[in-house]
Amino acid sequence: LFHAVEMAPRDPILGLTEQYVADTNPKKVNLGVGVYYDDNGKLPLLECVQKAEEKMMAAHAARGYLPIDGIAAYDAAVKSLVFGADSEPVKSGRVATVQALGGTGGLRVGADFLRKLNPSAKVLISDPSWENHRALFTQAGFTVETYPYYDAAKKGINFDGMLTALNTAPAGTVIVLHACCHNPTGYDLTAAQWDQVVAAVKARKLVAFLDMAYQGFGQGIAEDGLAVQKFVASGEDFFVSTSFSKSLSLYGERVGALSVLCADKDEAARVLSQLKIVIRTNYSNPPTHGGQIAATILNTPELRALWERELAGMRTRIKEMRTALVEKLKAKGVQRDFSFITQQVGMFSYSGLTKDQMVRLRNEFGVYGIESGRICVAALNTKNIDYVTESIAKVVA
Ligand code: PLP
Ligand code: TYF
Repeated sequence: LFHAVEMAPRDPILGLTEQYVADTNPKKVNLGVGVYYDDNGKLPLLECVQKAEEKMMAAHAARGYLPIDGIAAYDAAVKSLVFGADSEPVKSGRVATVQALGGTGGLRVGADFLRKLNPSAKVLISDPSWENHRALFTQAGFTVETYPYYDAAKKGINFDGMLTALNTAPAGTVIVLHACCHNPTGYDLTAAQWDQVVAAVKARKLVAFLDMAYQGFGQGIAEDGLAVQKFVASGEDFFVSTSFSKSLSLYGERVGALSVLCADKDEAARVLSQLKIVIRTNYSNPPTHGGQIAATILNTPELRALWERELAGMRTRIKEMRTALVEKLKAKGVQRDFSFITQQVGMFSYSGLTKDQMVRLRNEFGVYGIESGRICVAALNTKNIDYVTESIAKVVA
């Protein structure tokens, strides 16, 4: 039955972690995968999560099936987080939100629904984007193409190219946008550029799908919702996927969501019923634990405040590492100006290092980044940054 089955390629990012784990170099540093580590190089278990779990354990709750769309209090909390608790879309009940298996699950539920709705639509993702965007929308049956995004020479965004692509896309084309903290480049659109993107999406009758995997890692929870607010103001319907993998450091619990903004409450009820079919035929209903942690934190004022402080701590530490990276490279005599790294936001930096330099970093120094030059700044810390900058200084010399 399986003799003709070919070996599938490894996920380029997760495959790199396997290589890192096997490396015997005691100084090795993994700047590959997008995971936030604390200053001791440890994956944090947030205090707000511990407190929520203590509350949950004390309650000794039974583990029945959840509703297909997840925990109601979770879905309500996600809506408030994404759109604002007192926002018109939430108050009028025109958002359909479902709990999903991480941000990836939210994207996939949305993709499957969109494909049924408009089977001939194309999907445009940014060039470059998180690799799984292409794979996921392709698996859902779409033809996936790209819109220009990164301008290597300018160390920024090719905004004219992006806008031209939107302005020439056929009506119904699905545009996948990183709501904040663009993965992999670290370059986000300005408020004025978002206005132009929103106007193009509206004028061309495109379908926006915002991927919000890093809310709170850019400027703040509310600030990082800017793109969502602008799309709401445009009056268009759109999709938003949410992930708590990074913001609650709950990677393995698979806590995410999909929200679809509809024209009115009645439409939202019909859309929700279709999302539930996608879910039911895939995994029936989501798991209880992670969603309950998130719901407890988001709906308990003290835990919510604690989470906001802890998230701000992660955000601030990443910014400090960006500054330290630039300063230490300079102090080690590197001539090239790396100050653009402090203009980037979120967990990643497109460092501008070449593939050859990234391969040398890995093979000679045990410093693992993606061959595109992407490094995870959130994996730098006060203990490994000297070694990392020394290594970079050697490969750029
Ligand atoms: N979208 C982007 C842009 C990401 O970087 C990630 C990272 O993992 C995801 C979605 C998926 O998030 P999750 O791990 O919650 O599925
Ligand atoms: O880009 C990253 O590193 C994160 C983690 O298939 C990730 O988004 C990477 C690859 C993948 C799933 C998650």
